[in-house]
Amino acid sequence: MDILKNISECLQNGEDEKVTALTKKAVVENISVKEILFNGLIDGMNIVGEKYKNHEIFLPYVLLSAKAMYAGMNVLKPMLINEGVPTIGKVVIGTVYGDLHDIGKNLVGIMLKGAGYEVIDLGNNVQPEKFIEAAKKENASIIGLSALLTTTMPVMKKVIELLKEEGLKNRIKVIIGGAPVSGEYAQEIGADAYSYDSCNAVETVKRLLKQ
Ligand code: B1M
Repeated sequence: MDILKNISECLQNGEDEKVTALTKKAVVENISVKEILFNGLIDGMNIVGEKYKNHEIFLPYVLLSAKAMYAGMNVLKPMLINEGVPTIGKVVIGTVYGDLHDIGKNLVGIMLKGAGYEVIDLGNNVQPEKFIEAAKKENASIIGLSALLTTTMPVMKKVIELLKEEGLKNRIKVIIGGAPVSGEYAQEIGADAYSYDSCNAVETVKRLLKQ
């Protein structure tokens, strides 16, 4: 069987040890890290999401798949992060308050680090005020917000409102991402940019820092 398909299926089954072994095997077979990530791990997670939406599986299975996703990401992490690259900008990232989904946000953080940015990761379930405090303390140029739930998207707007209140909106750019978020939503709430995936997030941060 195609090794990427195999990774996807083991991830769907929540078999974290198999995902680790297969991911390592794929690396040895010289399959590109990007291909393993998107066509193996993320492919599996998307199928899990569909099955959960259609009530074909229950939440504990989603958690097992998330654990398997992290197992695979841990193998790829050193290859995504190029140690020793000088920092070219500081980004504060986090998943917004009320939202515990952190896999996509972590991927964005890993890719940004790999591209040479200093990343201050506040984790998940982050209160709007914490983003502003951290960005001020660290003198960051970008705040990256992730939301996976339609119910937590409005927290992104709150962060932007706080930035405006503090007079920081022009100095600190905001990039948003996550499955329910869109370019239109970014415009609606006054975010500087929307990114659809972790690779695009790196391009977007690069572009924003040039402005
Ligand atoms: Co939840 N969940 N979940 N879940 N979960 C979704 C999001 C859902 C779409 C599933 C479904 O119904 N099909 C649905 C949301 C529906 C909605 O709001 N419209 C949902 C729900 C309902 C819930 C609960 C409410 C379920 C419940 O309790 N009844 C609950 C909420 C808990 C909470 O947060 N308060 C819940 C819980 C969980 C788990 C804890 C079990 C687990 C999360 C584990 C974890 O993250 N540590 C989980 C998971 C794994 C998912 C799905 C299956 C997969 C999400 C994921 O990690 N995808 C998800 C279904 C889906 O999205 N297809 C689902 C892989 C990841 C790489 O992609 O996060 O989209 P993603 O990130 C992408 C891009 O979006 C982008 O880059 C990444 C790719 O490169 N991106 C950014 C993300 N952030 C970015 C930031 C950027 C730029 C790009 O700039 C800053």
